[in-house]
Amino acid sequence: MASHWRGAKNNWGFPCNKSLPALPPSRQFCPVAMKPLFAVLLALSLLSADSNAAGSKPNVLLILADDLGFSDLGCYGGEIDTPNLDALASNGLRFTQFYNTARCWPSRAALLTGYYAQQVRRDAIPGLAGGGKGIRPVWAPLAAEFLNEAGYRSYHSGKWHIDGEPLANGFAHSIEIGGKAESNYFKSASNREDGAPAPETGEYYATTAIAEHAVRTLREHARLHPDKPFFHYLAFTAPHFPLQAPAADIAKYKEKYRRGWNVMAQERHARLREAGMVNHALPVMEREVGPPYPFPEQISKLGPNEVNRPLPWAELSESQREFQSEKMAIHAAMVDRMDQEIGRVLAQVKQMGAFENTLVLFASDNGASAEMMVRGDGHESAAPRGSAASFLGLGPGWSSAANTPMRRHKTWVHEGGISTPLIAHWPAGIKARGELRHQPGHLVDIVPTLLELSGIVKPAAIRGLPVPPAPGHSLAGAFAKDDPTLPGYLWWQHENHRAIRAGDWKLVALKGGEWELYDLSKDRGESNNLASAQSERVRELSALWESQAQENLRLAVSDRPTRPGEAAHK
Ligand SMILES: [Ca+2]
Repeated sequence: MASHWRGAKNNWGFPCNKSLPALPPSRQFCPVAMKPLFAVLLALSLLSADSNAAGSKPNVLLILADDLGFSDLGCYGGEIDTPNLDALASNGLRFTQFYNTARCWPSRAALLTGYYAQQVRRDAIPGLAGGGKGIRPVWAPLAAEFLNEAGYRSYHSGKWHIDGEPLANGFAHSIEIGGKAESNYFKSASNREDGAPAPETGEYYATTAIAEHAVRTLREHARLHPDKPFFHYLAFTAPHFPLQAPAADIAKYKEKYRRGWNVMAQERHARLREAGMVNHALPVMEREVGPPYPFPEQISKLGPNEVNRPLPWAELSESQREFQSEKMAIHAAMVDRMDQEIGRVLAQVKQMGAFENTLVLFASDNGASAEMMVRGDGHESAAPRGSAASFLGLGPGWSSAANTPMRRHKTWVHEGGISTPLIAHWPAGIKARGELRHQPGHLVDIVPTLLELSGIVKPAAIRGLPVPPAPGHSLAGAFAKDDPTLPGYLWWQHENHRAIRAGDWKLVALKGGEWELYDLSKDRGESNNLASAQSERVRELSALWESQAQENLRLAVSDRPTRPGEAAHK
């Protein structure tokens, strides 16, 4: 296979003048040459689908939050004001067992390709380095490319964290919050709009700017393309660290969290149980578990009021409590502001007369984060907390409470790292109003859902390479009726933490640790480890985990040349 990669032409039969990279050339290397063939293949596969769906395909507004905890929203037991998302929930569906991948970049790969991130080289896997730096195989285009072939126009506003550029991946317009702007909500210096440096603005807050771009783009869509459905991918950077928000928004929550994280967790848990969203006991906060990466020198810059363990609130000093409660106030303000901005985007959709036939989906890319570090422009301890000159993170106390009633945080694959709200709202297509869906699901289910709803059948091959089966299942059936049965199984690996869920059983292990086994039908808090009592089940599930890991590796390298010293994977 290696010879295909070295000649003037590659095995898809088109010339690519640039020198070939180690990984396969993707659209970003020679997009113009690749596009037509892909279009032809897709058009062929769409011939039968076009006729029945024309004019009735739903618009799609796919909203992703960044590092939002499972119970941060009002409609998921939280005390933060989120009236716009709550209204979507009360007129649509809330999924109670939906999952992401525990981290930003693998979640975005899973969400937009429908494959596990490791299958498309967007997260590391034993035997293949990757992290967020891998380039997707050609058979894993983003959802936008499929939808465009079915008549949609696609737009992106916000965080990207996928390989390649938005405009080379099917999006007609994009604002990308990247570089330094990812480390400061008040600075726009390194944002990019439609692939070029975005104009800097004086009054700037990232969450507002993302929504304003979405509104502007949708207005243009209504003016120039009223006959086409839209796919808008609205990817907020909030409430990822640094904790920064407009002062007036923070002031609203200033006194709200004085009673501390233990009380907040208990209250959220009680509301979730009352709403029938969970049925398990609140897990104990793990006093010994701190941030996933130790940065003691950076944490020391934050001063004596910062604590890097979820200590009982009663053990904190008065000045620590004051400092800590303000951190949660900023987090709440960031979520509150995101909800307000979502309201503005929804108002634009309503103004276009498109609200009835727009599928709005809302999820988070991973659980709340226990990370504590100082990046970007640094932290001035004298600056108002939450302002541009401060750089704070939730830390493990508040992160535990934000992920209530699950264990652990972003980066871990225990339930706190991988559980997300999923709100689905679509008046024209979902009859239920305010119902729960207990069917387990994963971000890999979103692409098959969008394909089914828009009448798209994937081609068998893209540029000569077979399109492998994807692990997800369409949620269209769950939109109509709840079926708490998990089809197949769900698989996770991040930073060598690993997990698998089959039915109600979850096998999970920390990096280098022993397998733990939990019965999620009664223990999503992962408090009662049944591994030693059910060793046969552990053996079966661990073998299943391993076989999926091997399959992911096989797929990830299937279109790569074998390099010297590297084992061939067939
Ligand atoms: Ca994230």
